[in-house]
Amino acid sequence: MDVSLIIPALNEAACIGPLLAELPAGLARQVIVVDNGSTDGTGDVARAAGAQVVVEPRRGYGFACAAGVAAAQGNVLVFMDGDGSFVPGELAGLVEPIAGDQADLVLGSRMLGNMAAGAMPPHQLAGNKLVAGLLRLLYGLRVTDLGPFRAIRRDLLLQLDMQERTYGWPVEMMVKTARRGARLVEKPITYRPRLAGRSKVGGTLRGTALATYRIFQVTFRYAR
Ligand SMILES: Nc1nc2c(ncn2[C@@H]2O[C@H](COP(=O)(O)OP(=O)(O)O)[C@@H](O)[C@H]2O)c(=O)[nH]1
Ligand SMILES: [Mg+2]
Repeated sequence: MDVSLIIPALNEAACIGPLLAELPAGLARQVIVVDNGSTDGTGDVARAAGAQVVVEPRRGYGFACAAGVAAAQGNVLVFMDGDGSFVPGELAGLVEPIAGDQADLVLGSRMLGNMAAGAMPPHQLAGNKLVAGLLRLLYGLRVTDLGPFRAIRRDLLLQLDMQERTYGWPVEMMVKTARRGARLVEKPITYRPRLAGRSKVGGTLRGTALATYRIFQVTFRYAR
């Protein structure tokens, strides 16, 4: 499999170096760090660590992912957070079902895998479970998590015509994949506390409110 790894990063200078160093050689042909207007030198650290850095000044998780997709050349695209909360070596397991032609989208599930104590705040845990329940109800999707560490066939992703540019991006990918009847599977993955700094989504009121709003909006938008 020809894998492009896309890492959206906003002010992750303290995390991105150790994270890239932890990525086993040979798993991804292309490693793209999308610097989403960081003010802490995240892009420079990533470049020094050997990553291809794409700059996307428009703030938003989805903007960053879309910019990464535009630069990616692999036929499998893997998304992973830049804070070190996922284990880069587990990329191999995520890509496996696509390589074996058993899936088109592989979602890393923190619920099925190992979640370190304190890695996910209780409100994020509850929100994830609630939306997973809604996805089952509205789309017949059997998922346990909405995790951002995931692998997707590039041709499928391009067909999804992704519209979201902020926190709704991951759930839009899931519901559109389901609506097309494409194959979606979950794989257990590890979730650990971020390597440094503070979480901008689950760790702040603003991030939590914005993410909750966008995720619910997208969850209902594509349901008939
Ligand atoms: N591009 C972009 N990335 C973001 C933004 N907010 C968070 N991130 C990145 O998305 C990932 C998850 O954010 P994080 O702060 O760890 O939130 P968590 O979901 O609560 O763990 C990290 O790689 C962040 O750098 C944003 O507004 N734009
Ligand atoms: Mg995080």
